[in-house]
Amino acid sequence: MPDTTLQLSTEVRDALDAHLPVVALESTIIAHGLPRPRNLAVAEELEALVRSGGAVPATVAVLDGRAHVGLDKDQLERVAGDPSVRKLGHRDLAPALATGASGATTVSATAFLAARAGIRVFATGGLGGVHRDWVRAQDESADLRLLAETRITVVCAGVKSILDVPATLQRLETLGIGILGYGTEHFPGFYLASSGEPVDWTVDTPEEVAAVMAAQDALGGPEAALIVANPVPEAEQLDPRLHDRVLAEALAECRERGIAGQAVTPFLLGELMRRTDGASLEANLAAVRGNVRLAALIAAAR
Ligand code: PSU
Ligand code: MN
Repeated sequence: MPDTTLQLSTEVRDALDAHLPVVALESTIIAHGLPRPRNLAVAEELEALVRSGGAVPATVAVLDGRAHVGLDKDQLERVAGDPSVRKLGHRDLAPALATGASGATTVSATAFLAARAGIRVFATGGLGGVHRDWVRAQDESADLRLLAETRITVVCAGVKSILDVPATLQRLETLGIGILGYGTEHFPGFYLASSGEPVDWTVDTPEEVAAVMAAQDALGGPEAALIVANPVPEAEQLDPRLHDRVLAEALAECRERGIAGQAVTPFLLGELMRRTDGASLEANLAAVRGNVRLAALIAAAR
């Protein structure tokens, strides 16, 4: 029988037992969203940011068929450095555990495992969503459906701008996933501070987010997630004109090469990095850092 028990690191288990703040971090951004070897430095930096915000980091990944919540140094190194580490969405967890595979977890798999471990706050860069070519390809990230059924608060810089943002917002509404703009009346644009789309609710403090989470729990009903949409600071965003130009080029390249399925998102993120000489990477990192800091404050405010 595959071992489906969660492997909590001692630090994460102790923190959860003591009701101390814990922040879950995904590993796909490390293994497949950022270039080596910088990805390892970023993974370590993000954990340090959680700690300096007064919370315990719980990076999630599957290693040799076991689901880990909280990684030690060697395990984090493996996720960052081993090219055979797969990309695992929620639906891949059972086959990965049953076959002894190793993989980095996307938002859907991370949210699922973190919630099972009893973690309520999760930080990432940008969520997956509805892709631009949806009518033909029907590519919609499994992140959305999973978040419709998982009571977790996800701090993100919106959804990746490679996506169809208005369509993704529409799906989030249909799925009953609440969105709070953090200090903004606009939905963030991942590399950009604003996508131009409005949000219905704006909060300005971690305590306000915690109050919304408490209200969600008190109300009961479908156990959907809460999205805290936290924009990258304008000073650190990608130049919007550069963004629009290289994104159009990258999308065309993706179509021409017939890239599909799980490869689409890493391909587009990589193309943007290449075509902006790394500027998209800096904006991506600035967004993730801000999200991780805020997630620690939210976890501590509960
Ligand atoms: N945010 C980033 N970089 C990433 C991702 C998010 O800044 O690489 C990952 C997340 O793991 C997200 C995944 O769940 O991209 C979505 O992939 P797909 O579109 O194949 O569902
Ligand atoms: Mn997809």
